[in-house]
Formats: sequence, C-alpha cells, structure tokens
Amino acid sequence: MGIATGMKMYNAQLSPYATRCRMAIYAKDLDVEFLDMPDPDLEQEFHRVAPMGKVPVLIDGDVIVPESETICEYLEDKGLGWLLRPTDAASACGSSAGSATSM
Ligand SMILES: N[C@@H](CCC(=O)N[C@@H](CS)C(=O)NCC(=O)O)C(=O)O
Repeated sequence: MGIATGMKMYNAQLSPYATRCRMAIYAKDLDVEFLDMPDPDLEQEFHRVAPMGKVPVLIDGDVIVPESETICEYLEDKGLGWLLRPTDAASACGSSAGSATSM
C-alpha cells in the first residue's frame, strides 16, 4: 500500500514505455491502479482517452496524460513520494532523454 493518488494508468506488462512509468510509480511508492490492456471491457473507454490506442496513458481525475516521458514528468511535478529528477538543470537534463556534457 503506497501513497494514495486516485490515479489509474492504462498499462501493458510487456510495454517498455509502460514499464518506464511503472518503475517511476514503484520508486515513488505511489498507489496507482493499473488497467492492463488489452481488455475488451476497457477498450471503449481506452480509445476515448487514447485515440491513438497506445499505452501508457495516465488518468488523474479529469487530466489525461499520454506519453511515457510526459507521465514521468507529470508524476515528478505532482511532488508525490521520492523526487527522482535532480534539481540542478545540467543533471536534470542528463537524467532525461537528452544529456548535457561539460566543456
Ligand atoms: N511514445 C510513446 C510510445 C507508446 C507505444 O508505442 N506503446 C506501444 C506499446 S510498447 C503501444 O501501445 N502500441 C499499440 C499500437 O501502436 O497500436 C510513449 O513513450 O509512451
């Protein structure tokens, strides 16, 4: 039982993109409900929130967050649990898709 968030995430266990988000969720010890796709019962609602049909998608109340990197940044910006992104700009850049180098 982690930190209550009320969030849910359309997930697929074998998706590396969804795995990236689950790793952040676990590291932050957040309680997020995973909706494992494909699931015929969830398909209609999934396509309403994710017209491209791609997982992961995070749902936080009325907020729909697609794209794994955006989800990780959203979770970080919510400030729940451990912060995973360094606070100085150069280190933060290096921890995301890009990387900063020194002269
Ligand atoms: N850029 C997206 C990629 C997501 C993605 O391609 N997810 C795959 C699973 S690994 C998917 O849902 N594919 C289903 C499809 O394209 O119909 C992200 O980072 O979240």
